Amino acid sequence: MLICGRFTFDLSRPLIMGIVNVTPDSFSDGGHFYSPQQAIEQGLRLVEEGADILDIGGESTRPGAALVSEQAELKRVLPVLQGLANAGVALSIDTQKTSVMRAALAAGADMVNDVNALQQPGALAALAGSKAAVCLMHKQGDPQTMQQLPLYHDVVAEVHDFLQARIAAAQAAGIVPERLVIDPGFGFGKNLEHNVALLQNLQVLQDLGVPVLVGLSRKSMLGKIANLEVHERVHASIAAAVLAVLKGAKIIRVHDVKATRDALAIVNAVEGMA
Ligand code: PT1
Repeated sequence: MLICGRFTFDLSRPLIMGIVNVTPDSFSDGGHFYSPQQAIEQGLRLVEEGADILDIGGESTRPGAALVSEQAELKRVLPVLQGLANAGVALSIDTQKTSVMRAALAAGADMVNDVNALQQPGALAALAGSKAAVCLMHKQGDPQTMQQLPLYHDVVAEVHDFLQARIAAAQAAGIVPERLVIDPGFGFGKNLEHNVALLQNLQVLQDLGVPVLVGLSRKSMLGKIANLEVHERVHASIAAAVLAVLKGAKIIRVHDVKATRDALAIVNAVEGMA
């Protein structure tokens, strides 16, 4: 069971989280920017395609991405939260900033997706007094530099233990486990070998007792394996989503909602879990 703001999910099948970017377009050479209006339209399209949750982000966290000020981030995401408030799906805010979390919760966000796992001062407290779900993600380093030299003794054990510690911190701050989700953070301070090891061993995160979310959609690890440019990675992303679900993932964060949904319908028919 997952308590997610206005929604409660039984998790009898995996949920699809559709990505709604309000950031410079990572698919172009930097000139294009997704406006709030375009983001709202994209969100409504993803709902039509079958998204259960929309993940709204105003700060890119892909490797090498630039930092965004609090003011700029709020100006990007708040109109999108408001514009999608009646879309009929749960709304997640993808942010690392305590101030943005607070403003988004006040605007009705059902979930906070924090790639920094509520480690910023005040973030745990900001979530304590709400019904919102929280995604706690593992990363090594920060997006600006995290791919320079990812280093682990045992990546699976280190990610597991970090997430266990963040679950404990969240619970100590008064966030009940029914509101928590964990994420190994594919591509966040991890080389190809680390990412593959995490996907191979994804099921070890299940003993932490909270649902596992994965974000693999169109990521460079897929491009490296299959030699694909970013716009060519849809099919590889579907394969990765299917593998993740077979290894226990309960929320799949994707760009391509319809394709993922269709693939998981087949998994469900055969394996009865999707
Ligand atoms: C993710 C995630 C996220 N990913 C959660 N939130 C991004 N919970 C943003 C690449 O290697 O996995 N989980 N929010 C996007 N970040 C990346 C990282 C995008 C790496 C691309 C890459 O290509």
